[in-house]
Amino acid sequence: MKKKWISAISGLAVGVLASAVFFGDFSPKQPTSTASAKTNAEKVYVPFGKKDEYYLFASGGHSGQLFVYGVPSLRRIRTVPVFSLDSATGYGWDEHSKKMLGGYTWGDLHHPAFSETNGEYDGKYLFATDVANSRAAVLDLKTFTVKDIISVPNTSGPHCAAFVTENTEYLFLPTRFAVPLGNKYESLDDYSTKYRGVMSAVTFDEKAQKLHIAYQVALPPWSYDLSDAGKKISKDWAVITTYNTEEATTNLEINASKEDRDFIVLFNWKELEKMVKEGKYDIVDGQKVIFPEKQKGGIYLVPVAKSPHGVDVTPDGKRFIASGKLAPLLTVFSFEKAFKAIENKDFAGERNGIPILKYESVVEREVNPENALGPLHTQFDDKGMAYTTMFISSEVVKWDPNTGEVLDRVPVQYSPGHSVAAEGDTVSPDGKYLVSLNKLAKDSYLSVGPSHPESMQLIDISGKMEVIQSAPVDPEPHYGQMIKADKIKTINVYPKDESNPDAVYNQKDARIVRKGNEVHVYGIAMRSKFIFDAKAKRPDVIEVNEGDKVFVHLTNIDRDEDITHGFAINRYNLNIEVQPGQTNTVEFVADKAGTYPIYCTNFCSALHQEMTGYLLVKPKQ
Ligand code: CUK
Ligand code: CUA
Repeated sequence: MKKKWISAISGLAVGVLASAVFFGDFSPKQPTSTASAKTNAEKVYVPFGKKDEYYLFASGGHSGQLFVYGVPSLRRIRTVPVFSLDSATGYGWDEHSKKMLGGYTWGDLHHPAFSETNGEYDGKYLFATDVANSRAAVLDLKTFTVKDIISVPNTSGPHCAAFVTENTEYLFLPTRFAVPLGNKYESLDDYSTKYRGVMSAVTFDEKAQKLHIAYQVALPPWSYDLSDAGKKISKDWAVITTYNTEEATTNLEINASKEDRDFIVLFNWKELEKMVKEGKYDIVDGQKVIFPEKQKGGIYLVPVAKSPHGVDVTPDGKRFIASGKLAPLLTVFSFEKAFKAIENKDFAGERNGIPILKYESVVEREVNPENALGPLHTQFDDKGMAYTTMFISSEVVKWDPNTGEVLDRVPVQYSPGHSVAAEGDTVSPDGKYLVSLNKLAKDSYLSVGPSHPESMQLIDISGKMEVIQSAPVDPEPHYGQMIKADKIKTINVYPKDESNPDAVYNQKDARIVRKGNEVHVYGIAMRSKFIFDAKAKRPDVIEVNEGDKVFVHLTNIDRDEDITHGFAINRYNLNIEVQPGQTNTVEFVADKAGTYPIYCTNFCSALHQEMTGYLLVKPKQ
């Protein structure tokens, strides 16, 4: 295989190389003996009544959702809708989520990231970005629900995010696609001068539960692929990989791989923050935008083997490791060396006003594990050892970043993208578990036709690496983060909020209020009935006129864990849920006259089937 790779590099067109990357090469499955299968089964068995040790939040890719798994069982516990509609939870129909989604019906979620305190996951929030519609979201882990979504102007496809700084000061959103600022029309002939790749620094206001764009940086018109925030000695810094520094505008497969080197962007967010405080920015589309060609400092380029994919900071914060994708090698860079090179102005020219550090001044070593092809992403264990996924040779390679020595390797099925280690992006990963997120399952599970699900494989990394469990995941898991289960403190019931004007906690207060052609229902859902109007002859009926705008504010007054009610109206294409103690609102126009049954969609009691009512829409005369 190595031979094939080398001949591809030396003799053939880059297109062939790229095809090799995308089609992969499948190694045979590792045979499992009956004895080791039994031990492996014991390692992942979580008996009824016991809970998993870790939560794994896997990105749901272009489903726009997040998948929650337990580790080591690899049982899927929940799907949390983030960027796409989800009728199971009414996400996208109730007022809050509908407003947050802003009319978009789908998203492409790649890299979830936990909030951090002192470089450790604190279990409070989870951030994620949407490549498809350029958005960022924050989830509250008390309820596993989305609190805020922002649309990010001036950018297209924040694939490179989200990676948070040590104390969640920022999440950085560099983008995959370069576009003209202000979402203007510009000819692609003017790509190099009129287009930009923008990095957005986003903050989270915990009190208001809102995301904000603090500032943006107008980087050159390249594609920004992956990023990572620094740690400890590098905590004020972050790194981003780039490709298409060739600035090709068509047929990127070939044209974006012409040069031997692309760059890692190295930036100091404290310095950028200072520039913003000093007013060193322009306002574009309402955003504070720093232009590196005008405002010097804070941003540097490090040359790296062409088209790198992942870049990962070691848990001690001393190094950053780039994965080659098109060059079968890993490059270990030193932050300390970079800092020294910056201090000594050890530059080899500049691009778009950004100084280029000399490769030799920053590199520590190149690592090229034998026959390992297509390195993509690296995770770490409790001893600082690195685990790199090899997309083409379908394996995970363990190696020592201090020496470059390869320590162990295990085949996975097949073509891993990312892997995720237990507490893997913190300053102190746990070791023990690594989950390989494989792009192809091929024949791993019962066939479901020509298209198969993707696959996650749990690897025991406490000794010699061994795959101990597999589970389908559908669609593609781009990335995930794994957190100790006891760090997440969920609530059982939404607390009463007497200040919420839409909430009704007393059955006798359920009422229907008409204001012109607006009808507000302040209703209750409880086992096992709806009360929309306590004083009416039929409290479970909503009667309106055709054309009325109807608001149903529904409070679930059941205060027992897990008693969730749903609210759906036949043929009105809507469904919302109210979790225990929660108040939720759905708004619609009663534009169809007639009689429409209302029913509870979430099984809630032996009399769930009886939890119904009617919407009567009187026709216009
Ligand atoms: S990406 Cu690298 S394999 Cu979206 Cu993180 Cu998928
Ligand atoms: Cu309420 Cu089913």
